[in-house]
Amino acid sequence: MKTKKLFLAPALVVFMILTACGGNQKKDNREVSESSTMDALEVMEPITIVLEGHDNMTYSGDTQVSVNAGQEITLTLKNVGELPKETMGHNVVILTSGTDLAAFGVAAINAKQNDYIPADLSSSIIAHTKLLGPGENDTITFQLDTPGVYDFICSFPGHWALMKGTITVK
Ligand SMILES: [Cu+2]
Repeated sequence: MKTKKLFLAPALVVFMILTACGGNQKKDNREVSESSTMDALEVMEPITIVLEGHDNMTYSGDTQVSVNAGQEITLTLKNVGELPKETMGHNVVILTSGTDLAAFGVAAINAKQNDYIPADLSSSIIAHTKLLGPGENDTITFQLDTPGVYDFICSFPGHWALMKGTITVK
């Protein structure tokens, strides 16, 4: 009997420890999920997109970007060309998901007085930089709240066919 008693006592202690650990486990899980939320907030730090516009009608830099929904996006365009703004100006126009690029590009041609930003298609425009001449740069800040693929283009006449990229929102 003495042996049995000694055996049972540690077993009871182990049971109590397991029960206590079970309680702590629940608390730990909650703490883990709270810290995961904090990690997610850290991931949501602003993202920076830098593009350069060239005299050969191209962008270089971050033309294919992935961001998180709601993440603050800071986009800088630098016109690194030398040709005059009147013949080789560049901008960046962020368009709503699914915008018909060709239709937008054609409409932009008729918006010269507004730096090729067609006012009648403003509902398709999320954000845009200024139209830049050689050596100029502009920075804009915006966010995309809905997952999807967003095209951006240079709306200077004819440039959209070559000067374009995408922001994919996860
Ligand atoms: Cu351009």
